[in-house]
Amino acid sequence: MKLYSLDYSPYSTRIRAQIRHKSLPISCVNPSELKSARLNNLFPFGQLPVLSLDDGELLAESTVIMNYLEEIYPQHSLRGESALAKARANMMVRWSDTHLGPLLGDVLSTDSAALIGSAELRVMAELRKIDALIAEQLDYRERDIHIGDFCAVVSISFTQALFELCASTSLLDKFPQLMVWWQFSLQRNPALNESVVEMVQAIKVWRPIADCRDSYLDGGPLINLVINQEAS
Ligand SMILES: N[C@@H](CCC(=O)N[C@@H](CS)C(=O)NCC(=O)O)C(=O)O
Repeated sequence: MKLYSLDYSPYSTRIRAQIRHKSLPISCVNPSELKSARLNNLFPFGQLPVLSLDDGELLAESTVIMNYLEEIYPQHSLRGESALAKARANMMVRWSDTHLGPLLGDVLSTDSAALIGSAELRVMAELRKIDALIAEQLDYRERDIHIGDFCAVVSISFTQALFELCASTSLLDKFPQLMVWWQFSLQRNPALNESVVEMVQAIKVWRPIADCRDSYLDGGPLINLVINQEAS
């Protein structure tokens, strides 16, 4: 199997983290072009990530791919232990995709750092929701890490990277409880940590907006994450 993926993409990064977590024999390939007619013809929904199966069939949509991989490789499960744990995990996946995700799409379709900065209040409103959810589920230290942690940690890291680079703002600092869960999740899972570091380094090179910074904020959570990963 082969995963067509982009290093800077949160949707691709969550699957790369899952592949590492389960030590799966799946190679990751970065197509050089995006939004091209060739890609649109090749991949079902014209978006990445896409999983190419051994018989050539293509699967699109990151959560569909993650669920498929959970099904066929049950080791080191990310599904959640009980029915309630699964429901809680899926709530976090849905928050990443249907609450925060569309907003990030809007932010990325802007063409200036000022416009990204102007979306801060709307993004903060979404972060407040996941902060409240984490506050209700403070047992995360006692349970296994799950697909919801993977998706939300990656999406929040992507958002933080975007705002640090393009608006010189750190959003996570404004949510201390969320920050503790984010750091705890990364520290306890090397596969997630490695994949998030790979993503934030790629976002810096990608620089989605022309006038954005070329480095993360001094002393901020992302620069610390990259330094810690390099030191380990
Ligand atoms: N819902 C999709 C979203 C994937 C997505 O937005 N991929 C972006 C890269 S991060 C993409 O391929 N964009 C190109 C396009 O939309 O034409 C998923 O979960 O896989």
